[in-house]
Amino acid sequence: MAPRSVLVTGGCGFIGSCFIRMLRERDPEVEIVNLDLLTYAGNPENLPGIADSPRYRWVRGDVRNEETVESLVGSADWVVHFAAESHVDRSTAGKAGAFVDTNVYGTFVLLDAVRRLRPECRYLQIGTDEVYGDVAFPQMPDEGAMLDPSSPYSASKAGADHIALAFARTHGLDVMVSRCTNNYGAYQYPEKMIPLFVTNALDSLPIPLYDGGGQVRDWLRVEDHCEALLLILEEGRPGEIYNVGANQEPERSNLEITEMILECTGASASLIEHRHGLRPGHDQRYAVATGKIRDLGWAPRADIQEGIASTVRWYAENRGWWETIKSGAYREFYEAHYGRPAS
Ligand code: NAD
Ligand code: TDX
Repeated sequence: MAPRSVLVTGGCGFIGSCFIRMLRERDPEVEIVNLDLLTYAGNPENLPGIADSPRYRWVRGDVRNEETVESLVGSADWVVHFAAESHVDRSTAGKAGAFVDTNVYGTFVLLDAVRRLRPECRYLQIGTDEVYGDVAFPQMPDEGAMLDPSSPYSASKAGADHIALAFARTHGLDVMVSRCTNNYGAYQYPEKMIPLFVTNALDSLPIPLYDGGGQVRDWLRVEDHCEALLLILEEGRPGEIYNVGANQEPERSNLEITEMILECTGASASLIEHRHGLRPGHDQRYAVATGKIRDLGWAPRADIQEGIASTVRWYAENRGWWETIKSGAYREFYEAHYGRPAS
């Protein structure tokens, strides 16, 4: 049944904003409440044209705050929980407390409010393939595989998944978990590999490729991810986990993705700067079996080469969006992490 009211957390971030744009396009009548604290990664400009919509409301607030959350869950038919600290490098740089706090405790606060005030709603926990840890080729963990997270980020996401599933079993809530592979596309904060490399290439700045670039990520276009999430919300079964991924064939290494970016931007390969030691515990490969979501009728649409090309075009045409970010607090993390100025 189509929801009348949807509570989205983290809707000013990369994936949450894509989800809101898609939901709004599909159903102009649905009421959307976006709970977002606007950390460094949140940006209301990720929702152009939505802010003035009469059926959209942004609440600047913290998912860890019981009162705030209690005031919002009461009328939601769907609760879709994106809000998180999401950058692996920040979690390994001695700032892991914020990850445990937001990702684990924040998830608990939200679920506990649902349990008390809106037990009949559908709740979707947005998880990650990183919870399965470093996956040796050719393995493809399915939803029943053991969790083996490597970074404080992925460990905190695994904790959140466990809490969500425990609430489904203990309290009978209609909770589901999705676990998606790496996303790319428009409006991604330029600390993540693809937007960082694209924007640096566009400005002829060094491209910091870690540890030889042989690592594999199963890159999925963000719109494909959000289509899968809508399908899970519409057709998924309570208490279930759904892996989501492109299953790229052949698998693409970070170096190959970097070469695609260089080709699309016309930048020189001499910009590649090999860096070591910036990601302790660096996972070599992520991959997931996606039969379960495909059985629901989902398949990714975007081809990786066309997806990278159109993503590069978006960043080239929307300089204002990322130049504003790169002139702000971004610089502090960049300089501390990469040991050189961001521009
Ligand atoms: P993002 O960092 O771009 O956005 C996170 C959003 O959450 C921001 O708008 C931020 O302001 C908000 N937020 C952070 N802490 C909050 C708090 N305490 N209360 C309320 N709002 C808060 O993240 P993203 O890349 O869009 O990822 C969204 C979700 O998807 C995360 O849960 C992440 O773990 C998961 N995920 C991401 C990817 C990926 O490739 N980016 C892949 C799989 C899963
Ligand atoms: O400067 C860089 N150089 C580099 O070589 C950065 C930032 C990354 N990398 C490498 C590390 C990884 O092998 O690129 C790969 C991708 O790195 P990120 O973009 O930081 O993504 P990843 O660590 O794989 O995690 C992402 O996908 C899964 C998201 O940040 C997570 O939120 C999501 O759960």
